[in-house]
Amino acid sequence: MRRGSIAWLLGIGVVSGGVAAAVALALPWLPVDASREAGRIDFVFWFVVTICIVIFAVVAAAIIYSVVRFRAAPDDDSDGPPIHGNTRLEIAWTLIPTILVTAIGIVSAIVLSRNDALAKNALRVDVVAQQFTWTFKYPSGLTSATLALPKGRETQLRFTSLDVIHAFFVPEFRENEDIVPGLTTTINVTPTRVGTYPVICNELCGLGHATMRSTAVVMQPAAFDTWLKGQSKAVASPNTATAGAAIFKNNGCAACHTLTAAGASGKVGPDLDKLPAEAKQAGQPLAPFIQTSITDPNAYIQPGYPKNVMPQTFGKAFSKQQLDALVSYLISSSKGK
Ligand code: HEC
Ligand SMILES: [Cu+2]
Repeated sequence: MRRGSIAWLLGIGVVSGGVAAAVALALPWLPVDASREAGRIDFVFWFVVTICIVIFAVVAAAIIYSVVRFRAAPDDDSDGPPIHGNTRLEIAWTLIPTILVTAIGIVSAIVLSRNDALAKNALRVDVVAQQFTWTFKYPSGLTSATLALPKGRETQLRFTSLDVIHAFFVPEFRENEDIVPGLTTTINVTPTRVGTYPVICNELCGLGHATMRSTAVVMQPAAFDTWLKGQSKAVASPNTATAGAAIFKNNGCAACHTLTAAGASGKVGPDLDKLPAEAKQAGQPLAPFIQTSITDPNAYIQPGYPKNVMPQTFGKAFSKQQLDALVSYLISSSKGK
């Protein structure tokens, strides 16, 4: 090949690689990364993107150069010369992709095994998924509807499902894990950035799938300890109003229901400020109506609302005392509205 041609090929390659790199760097493809594991996964992502940009530049250079340099004259209807392959070229285009794919495999394996290695002082949180809500259980026995995590401490999330296949996904942690009935799956998260991030169910799991969301709240370790203590105290409070409010808040009710007293504005289920009117409409006394609605949601379906969206497991999950506290909290919160 003439020296001029090589210069042209190089020039086109550098320009098209530059354009591709500018697009890759300028667009905000990824949300912020909020965990150590996310940083490693992003490394694999950028490693692969870099390889892709180089391949793009080589291919673009070859195509653009050939289209311009070997363009046939408008009246040239002759066949091209017969060629018989090029052994050196074929070896190159077999060997180079093999090396690149192997490199990606090795880098991914290293990142996965690092992300799977569990620190000794890891916090363990059991995550229970069910249609259509999340429950997070802490070693102290506390359950919460939001995933509070201390910054800087490795946390192992252990997933179980009460019904169908769900998937846990926090984009800022970059990790996605299937939650399969009968199996316990895990991921490790070491939060690095204080903030509030969405927890998303990433596997179509039924009618209320789109509502199956929660939040992960990363706190400073001291704030996390305070939160843990405060939550545990509230749930066990002998004051039913405090306990009821905490149970309402910790079990995902607010994601689906409106209740002014709890600052909740969910729209998936009926407005719980209007419970007295709704009980009357159902022709039942208020307290048993609320209790049955929680323990056996399908016993009475509020007109205009879907069946099987409210979780069916609260009857089993709550102790009698917790249920009483929740019911009396809902009665007093909706009184006179
Ligand atoms: C995934 C969404 C979802 C969650 C979480 C949820 N609910 Fe519901 N809830 C509904 C839907 C939808 C209905 C209406 C269908 C029905 O009557 O079962 C409903 C009905 C109710 C009713 C009956 C209201 C009426 O007017 O008929 C009560 C009371 C209630 N929920 C309380 C709760 C409490 C307390 C919690 C938390 C422990 C909770 N819900 C969690 C979706 C949800
Ligand atoms: Cu789900």
